[in-house]
Amino acid sequence: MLIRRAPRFAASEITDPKLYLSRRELMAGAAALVLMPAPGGAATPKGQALTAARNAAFSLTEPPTKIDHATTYNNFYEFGVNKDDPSRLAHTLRPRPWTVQVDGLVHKPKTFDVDELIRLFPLEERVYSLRCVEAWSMVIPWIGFPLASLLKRVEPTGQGKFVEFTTLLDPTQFPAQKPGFFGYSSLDWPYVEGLRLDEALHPLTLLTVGMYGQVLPNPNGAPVRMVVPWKYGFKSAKSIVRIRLVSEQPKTSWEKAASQEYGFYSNVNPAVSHPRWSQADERRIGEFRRRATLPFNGYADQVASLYTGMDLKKFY
Ligand SMILES: Nc1nc2c(c(=O)[nH]1)N[C@H]1C(S)=C(S)[C@@H](COP(=O)(O)O)O[C@H]1N2
Ligand SMILES: [Mo]
Repeated sequence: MLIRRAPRFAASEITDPKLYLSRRELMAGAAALVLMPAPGGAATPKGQALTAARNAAFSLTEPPTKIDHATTYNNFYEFGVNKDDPSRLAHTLRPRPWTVQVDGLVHKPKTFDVDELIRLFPLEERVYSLRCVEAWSMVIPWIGFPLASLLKRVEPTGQGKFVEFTTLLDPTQFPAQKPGFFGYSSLDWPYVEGLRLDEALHPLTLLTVGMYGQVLPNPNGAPVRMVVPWKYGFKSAKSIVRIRLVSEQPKTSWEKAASQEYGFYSNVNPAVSHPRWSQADERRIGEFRRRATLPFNGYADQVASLYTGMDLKKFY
């Protein structure tokens, strides 16, 4: 396979401050009284209301993608490799009762019921864009709380350098985890993702339990998922059952599947092409035009300093 990582932008264009979503732009939302538009069409039938005040300082001011698009155009390989597989098949997922084991290199490991998480930590709504490595994106009003709040509660020992996220393994709920199902061999189950500890503790990193004013719909990773807005979408694992502090960099499902295509860091980077296609621009679902992809998906002001001194072409 031909592997190309030649930048399509000149370095000067990449660092053009106009391309960055400035802190000021992010803060603009704080001044304006932004009311959330009613979700396109009503809530999905199973959608139980879950509301939280919007954190305007951490929210885009762009209008959210229509909820019908956000719940029917999905990547959730546990249901198959096609975008419409999750909305067709995800009724088999049972999001209650559900627990999340938080353990590893922590002083107070604990298994939380998902409803306990919802009670324990103040929820916020944050409008983030999710940029898929397949060069499309959506703008979604997520509901959740900083992962840092949960990690602090279990008291990391100091030995942990990474956080590993594991999705449920259960072929009775996830058809593509059944040998023989089309898509079974697409990934090594269960789906595993990881972040460096400082990335996991970053205030933008959201443990997510809802969107569009309701609990997470099954196709979007009910009942609890990650949202890491400056990284490609696949870093945001869905339907999580375990969060573990570890000393070594976790081996992620996508690295195991194709390490030359999906690196551990996977920060949104218009200058580093996927080996088979460009990452320079993207299409918002619901729009026709393409727009330039921003470094770190627009969050460079907030997160670029995490990678000072790192060659992001090498650590893609
Ligand atoms: N467990 C699991 N998590 C996953 C995936 C998956 O296949 N399985 N797909 C990822 C990818 S590639 C993307 S783009 C986002 C999509 O999230 P959304 O469907 O809510 O937009 O989920 C990510 N999380
Ligand atoms: Mo993705």
